[in-house]
Amino acid sequence: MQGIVLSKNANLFTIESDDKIYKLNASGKTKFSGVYVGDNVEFDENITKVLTRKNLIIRPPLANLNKLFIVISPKPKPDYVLVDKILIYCTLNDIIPFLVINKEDIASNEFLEEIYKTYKDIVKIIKVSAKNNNILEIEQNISGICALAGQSAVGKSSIINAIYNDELAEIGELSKKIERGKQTTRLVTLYKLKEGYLADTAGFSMLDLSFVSNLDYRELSSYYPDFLEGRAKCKYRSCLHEGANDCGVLQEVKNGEISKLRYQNYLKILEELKNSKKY
Ligand SMILES: Nc1nc2c(ncn2[C@@H]2O[C@H](COP(=O)(O)OP(=O)(O)OP(=O)(O)O)[C@@H](O)[C@H]2O)c(=O)[nH]1
Ligand SMILES: [Mg+2]
Ligand SMILES: [Zn+2]
Repeated sequence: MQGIVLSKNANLFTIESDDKIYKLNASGKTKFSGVYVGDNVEFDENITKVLTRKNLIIRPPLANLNKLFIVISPKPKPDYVLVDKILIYCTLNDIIPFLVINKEDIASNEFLEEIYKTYKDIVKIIKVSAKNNNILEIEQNISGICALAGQSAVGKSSIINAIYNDELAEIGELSKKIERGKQTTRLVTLYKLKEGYLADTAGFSMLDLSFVSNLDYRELSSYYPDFLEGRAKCKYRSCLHEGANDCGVLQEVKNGEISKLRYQNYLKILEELKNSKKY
């Protein structure tokens, strides 16, 4: 049989296949340390094969992530450096990003305008309010394996709770209680929704951004689609866009084609990469 790993706790696996759930107590016959939540596997009473992965994220441990909802809110104020890092992370790992503005109920027009101005051409933006149970646009975009990321207190858990109340109700109270009851350990569980899976990454406040240490700083600007035209106008191909007069990116920042915020944060990430252990 072929299925998808929904959860893993030591040797205990939950696998979904054809809408049925199989609990597997994997014995020592095969090696299971290399099997992750999100993996497509072949199994009988044991897991016999892990199919090729699209990607693998280490913290939280999750395979085959398709979409990532980057959550921000008016309060706490967005950390746009973090947003930009996660966007780069998505590009590196072949993940479709969404920028989710939560707490729409307390968002000012000014706040919303700044975000749309800065990000509308870079990533799809979704406005929601977990408090008002208005999370439909997230649900509509769930396909394949999805997860939420973002700073503490932006409302990730609130969004997950709102989605579960809405969608998981059909699956039944019992399984909900068993699976979500007292999840104090740092485990990842996938919940099957109508059109895909949502990862509940209890115990992890956000995705690990360890890419920072293995991305070459000289490559950084190539992960900025909004810098593309400016880069073509730089005098030197090796330009890092740090402020030289003959830099096309800087010119576009000055004439308003590139967002100042994005550029300033690019410089911060560039500095971080230069100072990372590799160099
Ligand atoms: N006004 C308003 N408050 C919200 C909304 N969603 C969440 N909150 C509040 O924001 C606070 C943080 O929400 P959480 O869901 O715990 O945030 P989190 O992102 O899971 O935080 P961590 O688990 O620390 O990463 C709580 O007090 C929520 O009640 C919303 O849509 N509107
Ligand atoms: Mg939380
Ligand atoms: Zn340049």
